[in-house]
Amino acid sequence: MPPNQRPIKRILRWGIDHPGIISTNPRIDTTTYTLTVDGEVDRPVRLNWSEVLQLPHTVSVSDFHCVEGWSVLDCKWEGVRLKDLEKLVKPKATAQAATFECADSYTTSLFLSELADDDVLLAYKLNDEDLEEGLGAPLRLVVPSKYAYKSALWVVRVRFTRGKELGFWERRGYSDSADVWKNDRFRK
Ligand SMILES: Nc1nc2c(c(=O)[nH]1)N[C@H]1C(S)=C(S)[C@@H](COP(=O)(O)O)O[C@H]1N2
Ligand SMILES: [Mo]
Repeated sequence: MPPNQRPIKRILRWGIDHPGIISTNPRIDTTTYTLTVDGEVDRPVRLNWSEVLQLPHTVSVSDFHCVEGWSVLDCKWEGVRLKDLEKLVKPKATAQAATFECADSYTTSLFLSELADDDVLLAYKLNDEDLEEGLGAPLRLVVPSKYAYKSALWVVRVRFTRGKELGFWERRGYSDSADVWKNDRFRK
């Protein structure tokens, strides 16, 4: 267990088990949903929901750590590895990071080196069930080695960038590295 974390049984659902901060949960209809992947890439794409489901997908079991101190071990996520998404859009040599934009206007950014791990997914299932709205349906980011504010819910756009951008919580004083093993909670 990373420092100062305690295990609980289930991931708390945003807006249900813990309060939403920006807005009430957005309800995303998969019949009109589009995922835009663009920015510093050779082949920008806009994918509808059935096209998202046709991407190569992976199951990955990982632990989930919220900066407020709760952790959930052995979450079985299913979705698209960021690595596989990059094969589709081909980031330019100048791309260094990606900003994840969400339906509630939340954002967070990660270096491509941080997104390269096999357990980093844009996930649509948890423990064999479709994601619930409070867990980011239909598509959320999962970055197990970072505090959960890097794991964006309700992702609608992945924008590759030259430099790192500060996201919603990172602008408000939380650590931009957010490394759970280094206890990187607040910006220094
Ligand atoms: N779009 C969006 N993603 C978000 C947030 C948010 O407000 N909006 N909150 C973050 C924070 S602070 C946490 S702890 C996790 C919570 O994820 P969960 O609802 O799966 O527990 O979502 C992160 N991703
Ligand atoms: Mo959080």
